[in-house]
Amino acid sequence: MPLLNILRYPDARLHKLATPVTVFDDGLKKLVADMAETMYEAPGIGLAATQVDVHKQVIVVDVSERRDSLVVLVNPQIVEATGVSDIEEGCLSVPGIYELVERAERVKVRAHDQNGKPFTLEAQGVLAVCIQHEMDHLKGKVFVEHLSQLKQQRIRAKLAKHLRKSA
Ligand code: GNR
Ligand code: NI
Repeated sequence: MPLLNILRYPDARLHKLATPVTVFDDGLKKLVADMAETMYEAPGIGLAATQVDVHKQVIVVDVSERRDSLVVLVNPQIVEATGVSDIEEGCLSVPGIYELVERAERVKVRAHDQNGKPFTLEAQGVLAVCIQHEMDHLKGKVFVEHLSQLKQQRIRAKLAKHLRKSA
């Protein structure tokens, strides 16, 4: 199965709003399988469809050590969020940048799996943070956009410098 290309910040396509999935067909299952493979290969602990230029509400996450606990979230909604967590985040679309972002410590999420079956997930810690990070992607928001304008400017300058070096 093919690996998907991950968009790099800054890219206007990372700011597109994902729409809900309405049809749970083979195309969706293929997207989920390709996204999971791309996430594991990267490697990352999560991936949102937005990052592979598919603007549908689809997320894959695996925060397990053994990389054997894939969670697929289609049309996710946070129904409860409590506490405050600030862990250092990274993003496959913003390579080499790690920054603290304030998030809820625990979230209750309603979603569907790739077959359309609804479920509720109660997450905390890294899983909760990762789900919030991925849901931001679906809304067109990249984690660096939680930071001050000054920090964002510095990050853009750093990324541009890296790009020039690798060119
Ligand atoms: O691989 C990833 N690690 C990570 C670490 C802390 C908080 C969030 C994440 S998600 C990130 C993969 C990614 O970019 N998902 O969109
Ligand atoms: Ni990300």
